[in-house]
Parts: sequence; C-alpha cells; structure tokens
Amino acid sequence: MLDLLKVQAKKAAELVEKSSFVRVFTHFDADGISAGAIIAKSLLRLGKPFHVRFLKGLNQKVEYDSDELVILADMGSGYPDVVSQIDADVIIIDHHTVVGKIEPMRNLAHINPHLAGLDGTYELSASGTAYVFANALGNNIDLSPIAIVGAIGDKQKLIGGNAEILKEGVVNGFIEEKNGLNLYSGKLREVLMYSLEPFLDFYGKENELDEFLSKIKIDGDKEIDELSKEETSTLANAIVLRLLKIGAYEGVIDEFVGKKLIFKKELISNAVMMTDVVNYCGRAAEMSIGLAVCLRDKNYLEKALEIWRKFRIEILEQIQQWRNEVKEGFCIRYLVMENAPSTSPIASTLSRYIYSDKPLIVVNVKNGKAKVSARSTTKIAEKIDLAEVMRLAAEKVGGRGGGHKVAAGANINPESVEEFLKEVDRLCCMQS
Ligand SMILES: [Mn+2]
Repeated sequence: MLDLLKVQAKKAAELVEKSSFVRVFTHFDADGISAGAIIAKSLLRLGKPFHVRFLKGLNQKVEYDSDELVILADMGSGYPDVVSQIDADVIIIDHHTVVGKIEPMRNLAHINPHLAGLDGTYELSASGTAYVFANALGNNIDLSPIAIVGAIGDKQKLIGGNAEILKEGVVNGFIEEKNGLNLYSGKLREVLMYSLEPFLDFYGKENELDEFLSKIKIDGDKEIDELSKEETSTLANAIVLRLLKIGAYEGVIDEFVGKKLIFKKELISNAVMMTDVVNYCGRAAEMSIGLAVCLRDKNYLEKALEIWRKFRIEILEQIQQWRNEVKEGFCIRYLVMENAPSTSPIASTLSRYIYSDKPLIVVNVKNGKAKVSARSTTKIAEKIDLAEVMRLAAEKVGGRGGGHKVAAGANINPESVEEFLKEVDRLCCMQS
C-alpha cells in the first residue's frame, strides 16, 4: 500500500541528494515532532547538513536561502499559495487534505497519502509519511516506532498505512505487540491516580482510589506491566465499571482494552506514554526536548519526563477547578473559563469522560481573545457536525471557526461569547 507513495518519495530523495543544505519546518505537536525526528535522523545518516524549526502553521514565516532545500512536514498541503511563493526546491511531507493547486517556483516533491489514494485522516500521519520518505533515502526501518508515535498522537487508527509500518516494526524487532491495557507503565496506584486516557477521576480522591484497590485486591505498589493475566482482567473490569459510573463515553472503553505496544529500542518503551511525553513537550513549547527523546538522546529524557509530569498535573488541577462550572444549555453544555493555561485538553477530557451525552463547548477568555474548543463523541457526530456549527456561529459574531465533526474550535471576540453560545445551542438543537 505504501508503495503508492514511493514515486514522490523517490523524487524527494533525488532533491535531497542534489541539495547541500536542508531547512526542515514541522508542526509542534507529537506528529510534527516525530516527523521532524524521522527526517532529521535520515538526513544525519546521509551526512547531509540540516536545520529543524517548529512552526504553529504556515501563517508563520518560512525562512530559507534560495540554494537550500525546504522540507515542510505535517503542513503544506493546505497552503498552495504559500508553497507557490517559496523560491527554492520544496518537499512537502503531509497528510492533511490537499487544497487547490501548487505552482512551484522550482522543483517540488509532494508526498501526501491523499494524493496516492490512501487515507490520510485515520490511516497515515505526517510521521508515517516521513517514514516512507526516510526509507527512500536509505534503510530507516528502525524509525518505525517514531512513525507510530505520530499516528497515536493524531488519534489515528493502526490500520492501513499505519498497520503496514507497525508490521514492519514488529517483524524487524523494533516493536512488540502485547495483549493488555492501554495504560501508562508504572506503579498501579500512581498510574490510576494520574491517568488522563482514560481519565478515571481519582486525582484528589485518595479514599476512592484506596477503596477501588482494596475491592480488586491488588497491591497499588505493583508495577502495572507485571500484573498477572488474572489481575489484569480484574483491573480491566473494574476500570470499565468506573468509567461507566463517572459517565464516560462507551467508545473510550474499546480504546483502552486490547493491544499494548512496546517499543524495544526507544528511551520510553510504553507507546502511549512516549507519545504523551512528546506531545506535552510540544505543548510546553519545548519541542526540541521532544525531538531529542525521539532521537534517543538520553541526556534529555529526565527533562522530558519532568515536563510531562508537570503538564499532566496542570490539566488534572484545571479539571478539578472548572468541572463544576459547566452549565447546561438546551442541546449543549458549556463552560466559560478565564485565563486557563490550555483549552483543548480540558474540553477533550470533560467531554469524553464526564459530560459525554451532549456536545461540550469550552470557552477560554485570555489576553483579550476568546478561544473556543467544541467536543463531542462519534455517536453525537452522526447527527451534529461541530465543524459546521463552529463555522456558522463564529461567522455570526464576526469570528472564525471550523475543524472536524467531533472536535472543532473557533476564535471570537470576548464580548460576543454569550451571543455565540446561544447560536451554537440553537444550531445544535436544529441538527439533533
Ligand atoms: Mn499530523
């Protein structure tokens, strides 16, 4: 299947070969950072000088010299106007929807699953696409785990192109698939207390956690990865009950029971943990630390774990602080926060685990702007398209909105929050 990308990947490899310096621009999330790491490692192995820079998007400036090769990763396909103005050879390594037509000033290789008839939404991420590119440059099969990090980070499925990469990693001994629970590694008590995926609502509820542990009769000091088969299944059942009790969306249950991926050669062997560490480094604007972890640089592991621990607690604290402020509309729930450090992780957690039966709209008013994160579940998305709702409601108050059916957002004026929420509620009632 990935062979379909090889024509463009080969063209890209030729551009790399004739270049003397490569400028890599990539996105600052887990997929972008892991794509950047795969590109960097494969260039390092060729002895090609390069520089990596992280961008929020292509509305930020791309700086280069004309005799350099520009690589855009996890971005580019949606900005034909920007790419058409780059006066240098360009390689795009992206998985976002392709918009319009690029008229390149020089040579262009455009590697994107959508252009090859593959699914770039759920089945191949930017890191997976970068993996195909890297393997056109040389043997870089050992980077397959890093490709999987991007896929997990972008909430993709391990099917199609991702499954092909996973298999390559397993066959060559870089990844191991185990039956088990998709939880972090570590001591049971700690993992349950701080877990965000799934969110188990034990943070700050020590007594409930003690009771939970004594009921299932497993010592909280035990390592999760060392539990017996029987203990694992007892734990799984108890977690499912807990999730149903707190009001979680049923779909999250399928996500955590089943397969667990182990990276055999990476600094962090638990795949979901590695992904979150890289992701949180990006959110904390410490992208290069996330990159270093993907490049297996031990010197940065402790720092990365520290960022990860801090960020996790920050989100848990925020959830504590705001969960009781959620208000009820007719067809939505909403929460208006002020100066919260982040919006989307709170919206995602509350909507998936606590308030999962109606769309949840979270507004964060900060620095004179109102940022909106709207979340629902795939079940609700059968009727309500939040991307459409965000776009229309934001337009009505002079802002901008859009995104995906289950996860969308908007930027509006703080003065129009009330009118905006009313409109969102009205639109959701109309669609349901
Ligand atoms: Mn991506």
